[in-house]
Amino acid sequence: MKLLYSKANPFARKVRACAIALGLDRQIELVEVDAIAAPRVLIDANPLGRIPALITEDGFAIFDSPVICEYLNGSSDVLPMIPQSGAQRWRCLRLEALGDGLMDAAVDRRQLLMAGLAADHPLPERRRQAIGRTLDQLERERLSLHLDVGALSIACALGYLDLRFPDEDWRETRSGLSAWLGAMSAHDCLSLTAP
Ligand SMILES: N[C@@H](CCC(=O)N[C@@H](CS)C(=O)NCC(=O)O)C(=O)O
Repeated sequence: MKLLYSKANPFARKVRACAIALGLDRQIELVEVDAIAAPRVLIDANPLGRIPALITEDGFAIFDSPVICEYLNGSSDVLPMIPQSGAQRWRCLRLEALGDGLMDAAVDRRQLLMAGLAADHPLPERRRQAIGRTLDQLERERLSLHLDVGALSIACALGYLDLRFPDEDWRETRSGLSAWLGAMSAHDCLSLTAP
């Protein structure tokens, strides 16, 4: 399999971490691409021009990150990263959606600021508020230390905030979430993929 990715991309990190946790990383060749340059290999795999995209052994291209993680989860005999049914499954997928949404908002905010919008312009400000509310919610939730795709998504989103917004200290008012990230970061799948 081939994974089209970039090192700083938090969605791709989630997929790489999931592959490591599932013991599949040795079966995946990492192919670094610059999504902004829209190289042929990426456009052929994903007409949306977004990374991550996974090309399977039989040449089938899969995206976005939740679909890739679902595919990997079904390709491994190791402990599942996505519970099969019941409340645990929905808790996990809900957390994944929160983490993915956090990444979406942070990536979008960064792009708006890089495009020249002022920080107090309503668009980046709206993303900033969404990020703040989501972090507050995660602080209230007292996340468990169980490793699944929901936890990976949240951890990768927080890692992306640290990477791209180092001056905005989300930890100050969220000591529980900060301690959770510290504990989760000890997992190989997260330490080996840290940006
Ligand atoms: N929902 C997608 C999001 C992927 C995504 O937003 N990728 C961005 C980078 S973080 C991208 O490739 N952007 C390139 C572009 O839009 O041109 C997923 O979960 O994989």
